[in-house]
Amino acid sequence: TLNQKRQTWEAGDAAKSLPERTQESHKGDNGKGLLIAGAYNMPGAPAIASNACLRSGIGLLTTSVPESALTAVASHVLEATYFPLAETKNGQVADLQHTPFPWASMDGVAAGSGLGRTDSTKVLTRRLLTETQIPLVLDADGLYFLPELEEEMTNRESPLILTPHPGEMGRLTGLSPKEINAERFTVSRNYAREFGCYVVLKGPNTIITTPEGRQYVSTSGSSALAKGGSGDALTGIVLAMMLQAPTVEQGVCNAVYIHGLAAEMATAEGASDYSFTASNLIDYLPKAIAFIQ
Ligand code: NPW
Ligand code: AMP
Ligand code: MG
Repeated sequence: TLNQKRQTWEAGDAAKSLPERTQESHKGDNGKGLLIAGAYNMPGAPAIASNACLRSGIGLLTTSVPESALTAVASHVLEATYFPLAETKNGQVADLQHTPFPWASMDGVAAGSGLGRTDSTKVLTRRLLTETQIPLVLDADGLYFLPELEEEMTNRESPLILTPHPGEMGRLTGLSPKEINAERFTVSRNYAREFGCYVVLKGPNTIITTPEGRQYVSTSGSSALAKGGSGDALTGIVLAMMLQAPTVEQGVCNAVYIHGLAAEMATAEGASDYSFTASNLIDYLPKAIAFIQ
């Protein structure tokens, strides 16, 4: 424990807030999640996020990807169902203003991984902020338009969880990644309080900040994670864990902890910082979760 408002989040904390799965539970009890991610040139991001989510205990996952990416994603993710996004002839996602996303029947939604920074992403981000009343995780391109949607963020009442890396946090705040890294606690606390959101500022010793300004530092993780795909895996784990923990706060902290632990375990058993991939991380989620159970 660093001080009252700043604590570490370790295996024991994760164990206490990981919900017990009962013999009587059915898939609907374990969370229904919607993941909106991917583009024709980024089928990997939604596949990684989906598999990470499914390995983290979600009951039902619907993955929404542009139709040109669907076959590639679905061939790697068998357990999800799909909500395809129509595309225009030039391969861009068509206008999403009236797309009947199935979020009314969901317990939580995550969006942004590999989605691209098109007008459709901006429309979608606005709709997610204003129309959904379930916990919302925004990552990667789902963070990109937030500087233009600050009013929508402020007015939102349901939980909002942002998972920026220092580059993305820099865009959110107008600071450079260097300035962010010099003041990680202060920058994330100010932002979380100003917009009433959870901020997961990623990097070595990821910091989780609540809307009230409580801060947790995850003690797990490794430099093997410094690779494309790592953040996309985290998004999927956050979606799954936040739907199962007693509180969003605990779910998000658990997700960050388990993500780092799975990476540590994969490298300890031979993947090495060089060869480790996000797919290895997903393969080690069963061991990481079993360790804290
Ligand atoms: P630089 O140039 O590295 O020094 P972007 P992205 C900076 C998808 N992916 N500390 C960075 O600086 C994602 O989901 C898909 C400091 C640069 O300026 C997104 O949708 C994959 N600075 C999309 O790609 C696998 C840091 O921020 C900027 C930093 C783009 O996401 C890969 C880069 O940020 C990827 O996940 C740090 N720790 N980290 C797939 N297989 O489909 C970054 N920066 O432009 O948002 O690029 O994070 O790669
Ligand atoms: P992204 O940049 O969105 O792919 O996210 C990268 C993920 O890997 C985040 O969860 C980071 O916390 C983690 N990560 C990246 N580099 C390191 C590092 N050197 N040590 C620990 N974790 C890292
Ligand atoms: Mg990322």
